[in-house]
Amino acid sequence: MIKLYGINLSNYFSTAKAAFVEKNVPFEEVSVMPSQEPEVLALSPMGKVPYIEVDGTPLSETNVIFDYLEDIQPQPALYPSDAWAKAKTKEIIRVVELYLDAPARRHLPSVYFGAPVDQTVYEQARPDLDKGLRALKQLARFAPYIAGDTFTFADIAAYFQLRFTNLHTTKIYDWDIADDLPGLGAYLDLLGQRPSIKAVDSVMQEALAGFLPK
Ligand SMILES: N[C@@H](CCC(=O)N[C@@H](CS)C(=O)NCC(=O)O)C(=O)O
Repeated sequence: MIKLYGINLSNYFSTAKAAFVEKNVPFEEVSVMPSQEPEVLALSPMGKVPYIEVDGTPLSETNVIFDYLEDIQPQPALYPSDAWAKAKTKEIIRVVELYLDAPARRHLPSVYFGAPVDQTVYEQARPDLDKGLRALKQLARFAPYIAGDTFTFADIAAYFQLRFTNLHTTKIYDWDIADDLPGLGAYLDLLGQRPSIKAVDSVMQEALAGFLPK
């Protein structure tokens, strides 16, 4: 059986887990923290989670795991079959990860560990987040799903990464990104009712509740 490594606190681990659930691919969860220790680096070259192990061979990076799942279990399809629509779906995933999650993540020491807000990060991350949100506004369809009328991997990535982003923007900038992206709030509410996402999210929220500084 495929092993899925990571921690329930992680939005990317939760993303991968929800993808396994949606695909009905059996998996075994292995709890491991991201780390630069040699044992973790041997399986995940950047030391990040999630990563998977298939027949003793590791694979990291969430959207690569999406692609692998789609190849081994084509149904239910979580990418459009049309090549252009599929590429547009992946474009949304990239924007969410690189231009929203990544700048928001720079505040992780403050949001997760109660470190003082770094003024340089405070000033640098906000314009980056503004640009990322502007890009998402241009791409997101919310019709009702992010890439159109069909649920895709982009919805799983968007749900977990945008909620993570919003946790950070709310705490650091007192800024709910849904206020600046019409349709985002209702879209996240809709996805939050989907059984796979609801189940995985509730485990993540429970882990977060015991962890985040009050
Ligand atoms: N690009 C990676 C991002 C994964 C990621 O950032 N995971 C976080 C946990 S949510 C992590 O492992 N952080 C530790 C680190 O960056 O060293 C992916 O798509 O899987």
